Amino acid sequence: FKVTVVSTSPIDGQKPGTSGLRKKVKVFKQPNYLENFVQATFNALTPQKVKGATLVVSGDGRYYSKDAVQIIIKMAAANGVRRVWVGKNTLMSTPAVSAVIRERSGADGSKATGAFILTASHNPGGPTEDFGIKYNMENGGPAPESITDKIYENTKTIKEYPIAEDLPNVDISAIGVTSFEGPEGKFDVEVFDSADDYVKLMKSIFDFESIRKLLSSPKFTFCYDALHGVAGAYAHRIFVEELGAQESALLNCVPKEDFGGGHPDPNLTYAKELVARMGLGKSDTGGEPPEFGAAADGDADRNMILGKRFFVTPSDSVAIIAANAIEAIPYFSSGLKGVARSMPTSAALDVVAKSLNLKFFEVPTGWKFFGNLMDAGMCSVCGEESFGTGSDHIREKDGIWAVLAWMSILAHKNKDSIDGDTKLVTVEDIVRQHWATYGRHYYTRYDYENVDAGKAKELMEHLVKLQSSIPEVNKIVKGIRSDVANVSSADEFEYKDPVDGSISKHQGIRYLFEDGSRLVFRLSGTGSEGATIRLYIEQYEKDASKIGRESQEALSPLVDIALKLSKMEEFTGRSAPTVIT
Ligand code: VG1
Ligand code: CO
Repeated sequence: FKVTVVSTSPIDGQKPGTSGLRKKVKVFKQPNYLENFVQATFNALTPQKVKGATLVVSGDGRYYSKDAVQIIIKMAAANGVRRVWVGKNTLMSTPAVSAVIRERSGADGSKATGAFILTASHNPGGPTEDFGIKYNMENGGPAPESITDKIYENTKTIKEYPIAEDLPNVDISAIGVTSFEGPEGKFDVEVFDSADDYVKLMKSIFDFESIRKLLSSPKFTFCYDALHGVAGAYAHRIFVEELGAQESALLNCVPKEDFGGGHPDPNLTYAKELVARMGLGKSDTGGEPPEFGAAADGDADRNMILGKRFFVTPSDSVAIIAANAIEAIPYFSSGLKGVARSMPTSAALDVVAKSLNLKFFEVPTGWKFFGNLMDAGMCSVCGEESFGTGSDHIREKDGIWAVLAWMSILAHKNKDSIDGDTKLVTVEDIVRQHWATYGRHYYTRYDYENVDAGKAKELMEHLVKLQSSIPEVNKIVKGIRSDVANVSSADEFEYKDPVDGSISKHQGIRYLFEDGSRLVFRLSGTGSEGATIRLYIEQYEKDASKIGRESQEALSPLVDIALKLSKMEEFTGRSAPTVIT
């Protein structure tokens, strides 16, 4: 092939958000839009790192992925990349990409140096919906802010990019290697099924035999909903073939370009079918719900964990996994190096860390902040309130890993009851037992999606201004509800990375109460249009007689305060959030 240099000019708005660049497909289809971003990334990595590199290019298979893969292959070839690894039909979950970078060796012993992940995660897909792209580094984790800032700077000055226009499109539906000859030598494109690598990694972490035993028990029933996302490409292999679950346990496990027209977001609002099956929906499906249910998002890095008629908050989920990991999961049998959560995630994990005497870290939202801690051997298990849970087996959150972690805990707790006459220890039992031991963090998140960006900014500015006088804040708070604790401090969260000393500012506005309650306000960094305001509300209850309340009811005084303090309706015109979790 030949290399052509195409001239281009900067396009506004290519700043990567919490997890890459996410825009409507029609934005990505504009001439040079994808090309500019890809070249800005190559330039940020520097030619020394790009020439001779082995790059993974794949994603959740959403609409426009097939076109994007071919464009990136041609640009990689022209930039001197040696090999591109592509998942069959462009499919590779975000955790599988991370695993492939870290674990896979090519036939000639080559190792991947990085990846373009094509996904907009939990955002809908299709011609009128979202597409996205992000770059992951050689540790398998998302590029740090130092790199994403450079990428953004490059998008503002880009003038040209090289591309191998005459390179024929590679058949990405067929496994195998296609070789080309370019000006700088050989260039290979290898198509493979990443489920092999991923399954191998999962088997090295968990005791599949004990999970298989759990799944084979008539007492234990299970259901998994991939929401038409890429998790389906792994679910059959792992849950059915390896662990012996019934085919009927899988819902929506054939990946679709448009996720069947839905939001591939595993929460109580969007995972409707699963929620109904688990006996949690308004329209119950009738039969006896399964004992355990779980769902994934589009790129399979998120998870929702459900018991029979029971929802496990993600903040509780990571705390429960951390509390049980050493006993229930072979990978952790020699101990946990530390645990970490994102700032808005509830403090349930903090209590476990304290009681088990583990190192503990609080980082800004977004998985990239956990990677440094893990690379430095300071963190084994971490999680976010946004249905993200994971460990240092890779450098991304991992939806199927979380399900296997829960299955391992269930298998462990039911070691003796699985064959005998004793009652199954359920998901709900495990959570209630956890609350009884550590106390309960009542928690809810209100999302106001697609509000006017200017108004959202004004609301945040208003909240920052209020923080300058805590007595004034308390006057307002007491005027709304006299039955809540005083606000003891308020700030904008700022993080200093303990490994490299880098500082991230403006990571969310916090109001901290004397009794440990918190209100947190943030603007989302993953939306593609307008702004999304996230409001996180949390209250800690140690008193065992008060841990069984309904969470919306328990939190209603704090919700009231949050809405009035922020003047939510006044700024946004919204009397209710779009999503409550
Ligand atoms: C959201 C979540 C955050 C998560 C991020 C990426 O970000 O709140 O916790 O890390 O999505 O997840 P934001 O900025 O919209 O609040 V995924 O599954 O979209 O890669
Ligand atoms: Co995701």
